[in-house]
Amino acid sequence: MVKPPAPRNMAKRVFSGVQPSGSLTIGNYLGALRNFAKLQYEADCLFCVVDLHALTVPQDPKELHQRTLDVARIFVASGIDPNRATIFVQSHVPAHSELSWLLECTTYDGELRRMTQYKDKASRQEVVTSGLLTYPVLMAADILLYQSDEVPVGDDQKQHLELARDIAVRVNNRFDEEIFKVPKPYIPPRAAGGRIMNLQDPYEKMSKSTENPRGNIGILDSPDEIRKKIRSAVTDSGREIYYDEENKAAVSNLMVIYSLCSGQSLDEIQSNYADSGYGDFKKDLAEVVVETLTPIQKRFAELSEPGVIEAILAEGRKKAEPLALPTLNRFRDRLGLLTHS
Ligand code: ATP
Ligand code: LTN
Repeated sequence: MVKPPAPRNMAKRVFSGVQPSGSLTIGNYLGALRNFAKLQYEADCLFCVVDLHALTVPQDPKELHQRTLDVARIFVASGIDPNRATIFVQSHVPAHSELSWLLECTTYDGELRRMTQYKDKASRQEVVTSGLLTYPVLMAADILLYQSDEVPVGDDQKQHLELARDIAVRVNNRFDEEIFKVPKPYIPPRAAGGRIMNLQDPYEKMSKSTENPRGNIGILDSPDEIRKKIRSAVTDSGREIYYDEENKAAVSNLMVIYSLCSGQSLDEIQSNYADSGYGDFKKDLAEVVVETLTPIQKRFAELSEPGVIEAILAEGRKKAEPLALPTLNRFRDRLGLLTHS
């Protein structure tokens, strides 16, 4: 007899993850974290510090430990309420690794080798671990384990999400049953923060593990660092300020940051700076960024008291694990693995 689907809460389920692989940037904030905070009011949300993903490239153990706590603190500091959303650490729920293995056995080697993030990261590593290749399967496990409806991410994760959807559909077809919900991406357009670029190279995505950190604005950067980085941001030829991703890549990126931090539209910004040069624009941009990040930094500092974030993560694990196990166990059962007590 076909078992009924695992019981599900009727509320929309949202899942997303952030790696503790470096200092979080304003790209992470505008592309992802800001939306996490919004979504917690309309969905049942799980936000995860994906420490196992960070291990796919070399990490210093002490730094990884500290960054894992810091990413969780930044979640809370950027407005995620631990009483509303579940905040937890990936490796605290071993079901993620177990499901990842089971899904690896239904994923093709060729699917993983054509992932652009894999090709890009592999070309920059001296040794390429198999974890770097199977990384998107672990991500699919994170998402599918919770029967997630929506996944808020930046646009660099689009291909990984498509793979998660393909894996879900394949498994469901194989067993002729909805084992996994097929998740939808929630990706802002570029003009709304889906892809914030490096301030020193507007063709490179702003990223924690960049070789060009001068072009990153860190969420925890001091006001003076922010002002300095924005002052020295590269600009395009011509002195006009208008939005044109192709011909004005650097200025367009700065305008998106300005718009999202100030709440002004791109058109308003263009008309406000019609008669000014890059100097005035950059000066004001630095101030709106400082104003956006200062309250987050204050809350971050308040969360540094020992034990506070650890308690939030312990609570998060307690809420997440029981949500994950029914899906894992059902899939184990369908695969023919013996049940254990
Ligand atoms: P790494 O450089 O270590 O791969 P990353 O900075 O790309 O890290 P992740 O932890 O992989 O950050 O991403 C966390 C979230 O932030 C994801 O949803 C990702 O899509 C989003 N994100 C990362 N960088 C940007 C960016 N420059 N613009 C918009 N969103 C981004
Ligand atoms: N690969 C993602 C991080 C990540 C993730 C997830 C995002 C791991 N698991 C599940 C959304 C859902 C990245 O941003 N590099």
